[in-house]
Amino acid sequence: MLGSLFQKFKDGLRKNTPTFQKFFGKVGGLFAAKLDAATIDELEEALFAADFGVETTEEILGEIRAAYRNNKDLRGQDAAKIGATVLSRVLEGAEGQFSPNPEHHPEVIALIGVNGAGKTTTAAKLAWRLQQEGQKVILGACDTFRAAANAQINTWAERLNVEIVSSQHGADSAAVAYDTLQAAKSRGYNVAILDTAGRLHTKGHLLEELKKLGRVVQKLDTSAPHHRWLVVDGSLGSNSIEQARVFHESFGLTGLVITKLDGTSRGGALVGIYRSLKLPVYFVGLGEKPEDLQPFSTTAYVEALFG
Ligand SMILES: Nc1nc2c(ncn2[C@@H]2O[C@H](COP(=O)(O)OP(=O)(O)O)[C@@H](O)[C@H]2O)c(=O)[nH]1
Ligand SMILES: [Mg+2]
Repeated sequence: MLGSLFQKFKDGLRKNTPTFQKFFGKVGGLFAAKLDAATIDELEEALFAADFGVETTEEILGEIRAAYRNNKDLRGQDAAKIGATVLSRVLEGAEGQFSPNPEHHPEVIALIGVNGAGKTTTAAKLAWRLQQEGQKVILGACDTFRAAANAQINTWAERLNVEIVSSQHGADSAAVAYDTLQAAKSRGYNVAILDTAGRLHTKGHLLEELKKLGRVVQKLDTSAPHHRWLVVDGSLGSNSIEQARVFHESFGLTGLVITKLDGTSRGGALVGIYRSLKLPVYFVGLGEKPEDLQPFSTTAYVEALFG
């Protein structure tokens, strides 16, 4: 269930952000206690610690302070309700809904991002999930720059029983993408997930390679890749915003996948990343098992934070 998976996010955040837990943990702390000027200042620290960012923190606090002015009996739990309301409003439009367009043969998803973000594991988990839903999925191992990367995705594919196109270490990654689409077309796969490389000699080089991959797959389908999702390591928090912006400007992203939300103290950063890019979050990574990749749900996320 969604709720129980987001529980991992909730537990990790609360464990690693004790101030946050102090206000919003239902047991003890300030959840049931009346707030005062000093605890509201502490609340501000808690929101910063969870990495909500200045904008969101100020919006939440502004509303809490206004409510406190009208009601000196305001409690931690009332603050939690306000936090939830503000976040739900801020996250309007953040929920990406993926379903392959039947007119695309195949629907192409390119996963991009820096090394270690979680692209390869996300590719595998996503393939598994879509396959469970009855889609015919093929993986393209386009990270040809590291031998280990090729082995990693092939191991996943074998374990999860997913079809894969890969090539030798050092091969042209755009050519692997092309071959993946061609295999999908000829064998009737309706979703192709392209795992790409994260680090080349320079950032400029990486972006050029990605653009080339785009151009090459467009030889087979002018509308591909239909999805260009940036995979972001959620445990790095708002530090990823700048990097995300660079990818967005040069590659025209269409969505986000935020990984490693299990066990992070910076779980609020998803809000900042969404606010600065205004790209829907399609999936979130809540662990290392295939079923730990889940569609993003604003309700489950807000509930995990303030519920
Ligand atoms: N705990 C946790 N670990 C993750 C998650 N997603 C990826 N990882 C781990 O992060 C590391 C890097 O992932 P990988 O897919 O190889 O990243 P890539 O370099 O972008 O392809 C691996 O050890 C993954 O198991 C997640 O949602 N939760
Ligand atoms: Mg990889």
